[in-house]
Amino acid sequence: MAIGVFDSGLGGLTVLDALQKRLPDQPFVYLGDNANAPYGVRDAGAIYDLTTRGVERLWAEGCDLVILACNTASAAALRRMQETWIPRDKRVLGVFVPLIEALTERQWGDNSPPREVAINSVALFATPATVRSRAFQRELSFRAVGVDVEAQACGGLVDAIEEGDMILAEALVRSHVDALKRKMPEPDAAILGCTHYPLMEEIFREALGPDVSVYSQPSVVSESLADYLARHPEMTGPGTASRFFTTGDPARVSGQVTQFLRRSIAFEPA
Ligand code: DGN
Repeated sequence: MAIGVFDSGLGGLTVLDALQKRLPDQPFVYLGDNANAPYGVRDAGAIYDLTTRGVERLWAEGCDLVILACNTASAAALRRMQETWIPRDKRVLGVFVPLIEALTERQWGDNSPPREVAINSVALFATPATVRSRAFQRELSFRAVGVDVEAQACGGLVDAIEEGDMILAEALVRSHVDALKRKMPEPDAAILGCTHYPLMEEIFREALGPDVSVYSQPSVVSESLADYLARHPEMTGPGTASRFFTTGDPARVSGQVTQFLRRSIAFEPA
């Protein structure tokens, strides 16, 4: 049985790449809602409607388990979906909780060894909609963790990355890191809370400096999913090859992906 992976556009492919490396025999079905991207500038109601429509499309492909590989959709829609909408035989998982588990239990995260000292201050970099939702802080407070969070809305960064304008993207990362440091000069850790940002991870690391542990979602989410599947083997099983769907123009999206991921993927119309 394939596992569904949903994103508003291309960002979720950074997570899918890591999932495919971590679970090489597992088929996935990816759906990018490129026709409606970016979600980061939309209101929560619109994001909820688009996300539920995308998840239904993946259920129709036979994916009983769907990963929302988009922080903006996870922040605006996931809790409401889980509380009121998802049937008993289906699962939808987001990308926030694995990050928080990684941060608080210190078992995954970047490649550095577990920290001796607890993490007390965290810089969160995300889209304006994710930052506005305060979902990250809310999830963190459910775990009763006394961590100081300073969030930086990285306006313009998703668009620059999707357009392949890496000079602009690098300048934006540096200016958003500077802005964050003015509010929180020495964070213990930084979270890249948008699935597009792993493509700029090296620049984030350089701008933040060597003392800041950087948590990026592809590695965290793939470890978390492998762990989940070991506990829920009924959610998976053998299947056919992975497939890629887009609500946008498949030829255009396939071309964008080659530039974005340096890997070629043939998208089909959703
Ligand atoms: N990649 C999405 C995320 O993780 O929030 C953001 C893309 C967008 O729609 N702005």
